[in-house]
Amino acid sequence: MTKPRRPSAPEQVTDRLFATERRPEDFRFDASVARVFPDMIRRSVPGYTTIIPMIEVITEQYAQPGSRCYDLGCSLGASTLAMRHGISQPDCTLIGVDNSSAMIERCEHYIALDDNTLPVTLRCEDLLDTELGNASVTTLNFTLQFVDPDKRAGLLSRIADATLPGGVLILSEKIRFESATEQAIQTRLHHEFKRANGYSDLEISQKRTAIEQVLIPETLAAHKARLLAAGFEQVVVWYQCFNFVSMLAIKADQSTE
Ligand code: GEK
Repeated sequence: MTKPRRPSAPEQVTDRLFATERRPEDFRFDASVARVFPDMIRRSVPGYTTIIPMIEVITEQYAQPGSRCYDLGCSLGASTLAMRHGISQPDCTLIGVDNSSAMIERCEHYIALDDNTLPVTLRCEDLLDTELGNASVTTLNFTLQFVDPDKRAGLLSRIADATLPGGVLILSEKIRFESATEQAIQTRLHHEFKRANGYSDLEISQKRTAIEQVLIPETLAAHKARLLAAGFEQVVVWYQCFNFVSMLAIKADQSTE
């Protein structure tokens, strides 16, 4: 059977949101960000364009028949669509959650354009309150970093409790480093990546000011320890580019318990 065809990439509006000298307000996922989001995330997050198709590959491996798959912080649905195309098991349900109505409205549009027919439920709500259960694959693709650090452990425990034996959490995050030298090297390389993608020094510095109180990165060691404490058995780093990492946290299979 041939797989349904993927829709062409969303029309990209160029991100110039931080190209002014005005002191930026704290970053919010409002309509102006949703409008430029595909361009913004592609030019700002090293590895994003590799991680999205790999989410499809990972979902294909871990989705279980009759289970639910969640994309928490789905934005415009890039990971949701990757998961949709990766699910080949019968009777799966796919749920995307985001608390930005501007994101969810546009996400609905992109889901409708896609010609895979697996139903997708979109919930415009806080992922901290969203109902979770019977999960085989959950994705937090660059979303946990925006959650209040005090609430992260509770959320991950809730996800682990909702995950079936052998199920997984795909967790992608911007990270920080214990070593000041490594932090400086990786930050410089990230900024070079943004420059190479056409952002000016002004745009890089204005975005940094806007986002520093909103996106709180943690170390890889902190992420791994918290995932294990939450109830996952294995944590594997499957991707890293500069200070951007994606992990696979795997719940023990019953047969290995
Ligand atoms: C992608 N995963 O393209 N509840 C629900 N949504 C939230 C919350 C919350 N508490 N906090 C933040 N968000 C996507 C990219 S972007 C990452 C994810 C980035 C949402 C927020 O509204 C935004 O849409 C998303 O998480 C983060 O694969 O911009 O770097």
